[in-house]
Amino acid sequence: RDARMAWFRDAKFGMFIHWGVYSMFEGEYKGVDTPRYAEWIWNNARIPAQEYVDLAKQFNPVAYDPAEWVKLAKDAGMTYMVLTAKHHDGFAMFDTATSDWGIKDSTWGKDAITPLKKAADDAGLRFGLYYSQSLDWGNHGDEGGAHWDSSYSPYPSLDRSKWAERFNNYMSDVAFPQLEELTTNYGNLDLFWWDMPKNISDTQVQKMADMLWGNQPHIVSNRRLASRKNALQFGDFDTHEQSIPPVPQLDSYWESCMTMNNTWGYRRSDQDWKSTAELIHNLTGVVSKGGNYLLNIGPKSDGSFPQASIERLRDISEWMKVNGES
Ligand code: FUL
Repeated sequence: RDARMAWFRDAKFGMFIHWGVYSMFEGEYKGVDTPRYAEWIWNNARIPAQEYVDLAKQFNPVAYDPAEWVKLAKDAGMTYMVLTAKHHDGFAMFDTATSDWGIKDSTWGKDAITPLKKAADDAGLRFGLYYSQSLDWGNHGDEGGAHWDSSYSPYPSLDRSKWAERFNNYMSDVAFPQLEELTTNYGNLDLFWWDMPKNISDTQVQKMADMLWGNQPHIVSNRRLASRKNALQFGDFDTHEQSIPPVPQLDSYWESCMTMNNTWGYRRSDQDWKSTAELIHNLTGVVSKGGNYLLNIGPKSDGSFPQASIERLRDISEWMKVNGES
């Protein structure tokens, strides 16, 4: 395990990317700003499924430039990238045979992971994927605690008594096959970032772990495959979300993931950006305590980074020229 973790131990700084069809809403629904995280908008704003799906059809990332994303990351001293392959809305940013609810069949017609993985490989950056294995609003997975009803639910014929059966079907028809696709179609992956293990059974956890490490023996993963309710636990490193531990943790593997403003997915109105000084303070704080700093970018739906994010990455790269390791 220590050999497998060697790169992660020294990774220090990475780029998290939350990008999906939720980015199209820019945090607003019907002209009104929605509360909490922008990537949760379908759930938070109770958007009728048909409206969400119809808007998704217009997803057209004409400004998506993977080489530019990678250059911004690399110049800023980042050594790895983690892209949302599928967030809680269930929309696959990759070519999947399991469901039409994805970038290939419903919108752009291309796979978003392939070109970014290639750009990362070309630049020598490690590459990982975020995957919401349990919460999946578009494919009849877990609803995530929302009290859906037929007026806004993506599951119009919701019948609570059938919930367990439907969740198990989602697991076998979508989640397992998608995990197989993700771990076999993109060559060598360095990291897997599970998220939200709600209602997943130990058998399902075991099967996902077997598939992940069976297909990618060297992959490193966070500890969010199973929930605290599961007897089985897997994963290599802890995630501190939006926080930095107060004291060093030098004998464990961990990461702090944080936003640059107050949302992971793009929100037009959120101009509450951390200063470059604060970002560098966070980076050096995390690294000196033995962790890695995974800093988020929420690209716009066209694939461009917010200008404020670009400016901060460029300022960090100036600081790196003087203070970074060569
Ligand atoms: C959380 C998610 O619910 C957020 O939307 C975001 O992806 C964050 C990194 O993890 O669990």
